[in-house]
Amino acid sequence: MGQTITQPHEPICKLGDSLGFAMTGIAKAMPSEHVDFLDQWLSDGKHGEMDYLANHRDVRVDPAQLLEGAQSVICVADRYPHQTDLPAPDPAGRIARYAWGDDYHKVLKKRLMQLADTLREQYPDQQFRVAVDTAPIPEREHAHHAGLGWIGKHTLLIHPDQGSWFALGVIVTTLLITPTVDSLMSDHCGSCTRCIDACPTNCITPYQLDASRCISYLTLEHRSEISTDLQQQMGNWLAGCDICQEVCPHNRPRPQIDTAPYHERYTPRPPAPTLNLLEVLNWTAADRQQAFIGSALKRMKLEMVKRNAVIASGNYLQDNTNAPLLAKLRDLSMDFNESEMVRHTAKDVIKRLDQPSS
Ligand code: B12
Ligand code: SF4
Ligand code: SF4
Repeated sequence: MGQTITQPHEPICKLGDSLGFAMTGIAKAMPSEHVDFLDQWLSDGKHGEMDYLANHRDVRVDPAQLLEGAQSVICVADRYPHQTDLPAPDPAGRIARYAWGDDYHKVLKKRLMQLADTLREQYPDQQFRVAVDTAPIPEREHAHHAGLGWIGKHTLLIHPDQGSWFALGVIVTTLLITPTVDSLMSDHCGSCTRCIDACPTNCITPYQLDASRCISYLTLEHRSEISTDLQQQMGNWLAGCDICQEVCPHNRPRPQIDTAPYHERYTPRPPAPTLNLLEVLNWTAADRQQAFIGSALKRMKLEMVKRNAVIASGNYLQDNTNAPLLAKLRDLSMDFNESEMVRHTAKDVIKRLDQPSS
C-alpha cells in the first residue's frame, strides 16, 4: 500500500466512459456525514424488515470499515431505459423500470469488475472492492460527493441534465485519486413537492423515506402479509414502484434523457412493462422461474409475486369487472395448497370487494 502520490481522476473517468457508464466520478473515502440521521431512521423502524441495514450499520457509515486504508470511492451511474413500446396486457401488474431488462447487479457489476481489474494491473499494490448493492455502503451519498448528482427529496440521486433513471455502483479503493469535484452539487429541488404529493403511501418526508411504507419495499422486500390500508394504496404495482421518479420534473421528456444510450442488456423484454395478473395468479414455481430468468426479480419468491398480484387484482376490481379474475381470487382465498400469506391476502381482498360500496 506504499503509494501516496495522488492519481488524476481523468483517465479513470475515461475508462468508465469506455465501459459505457453514463457518469463516472471520484469521491474521497470518508465517513458518512449523516450518521445521526441513519441511527434515528433505524431506531424509528423506517427500514421495516430490512434487518441487514441495521446489522451492518458500522460498516455502512465508514468505507474504511469495508476496506482498510480506503482513500477513494469510484462511483458510476448506469442508465436504464424508461420507455418501451412493448404491449401491456389487461389486467396488468406493473414492473418498475430498473427490472425491464437483464439484472443490473450483473450487467453493471461485470463492467465495474473490468474497471477494477484494469486498475489492479496499473496499481498492483492497491486494493479495489467492487459493490453494487452488495456491500453495506451508502452509494447515493458517495455518488453525490463524486459530483454525479444531488439527493432529491424522494432520496434518489438526480443529475440536473440526465435525470434519475440510473443504477449506481462503487469501487472502494486504497488508491489516492483526485476527487472529480471540489464542492457538492447544489440541490435543484427548490420548492417542488411533486414526488411527495404523488407518493401513494405518503412515505416521503423531504429527504427521508419511511421505507416500511414504500411500495418498492412492500412488493420486493416485505416477506409477510401487508396491512389492509397499505394494500389499497399499492395500485397495480407487482414489483417496485417508479411514481416518485415519473413525476419528477428532472425526468421530463427531453432528448438527452429520451435518446440517451443504455447497455443493450437493459433492453426491455418481458416481464416489462407489465405482467398479466390472471396469468401470475395461476403461476407455478416453474412459471416464475421461467419469467424471471436473468432478471433482478428472480430473488422474488413465488408467494410474494402472488401476494402482490392478489393485491393488484383487488385494486383493479374496485373499478373494473372481470369475472375470471374475481373467480380466481375466490379460489385462492380457499386454496390450502397456496401459502398462508397468499390465502389470507386473497381473503382480505375478497372481503373488501364484497362490501357494498357506500
Ligand atoms: C435499502 C434500499 C432500498 C429501500 C429503502 C430506500 C431508501 N430510500 O432508503 C427500498 C426497498 C424502499 C428501496 C426502493 C427503491 N430503490 Co433502493 N436501495 C436500497 C439500498 C440497497 C440501500 C439504501 C440505504 O442504505 N437506505 C438507508 C437510508 C437511510 O440510507 P440513504 O437514504 O442512502 O441515506 C444515507 C445517505 O444518503 C445520507 N443522507 C441522508 N440524508 C441525506 C441528505 C443529503 C442532502 C445528503 C447529501 C445525504 C443524506 O445518510 C444516510 C446514511 O448514510 C441502495 C443501494 C446502496 N447500497 O446504497 C438501493 C438504491 C438506493 N435503490 C435504488 C433504486 C433504483 C430504488 C427504486 C427506484 C427501485 C424501484 N423502482 O422500485 C426505489 C426508490 C424508492 C425511493 N424513493 O428511494 C438505487 C438508486 C439510484 C438513484 N438514482 O439514486 C440504489 C442506489 C441501488 C443501486 N445500486 O442503483 N431501496
Ligand atoms: S417508490 Fe413509490 S411508494 Fe416508494 S417513495 Fe416513490 S412513489 Fe412512494
Ligand atoms: S419531484 Fe421535485 S421535490 Fe421530488 S425529487 Fe424531483 S425535483 Fe425534487
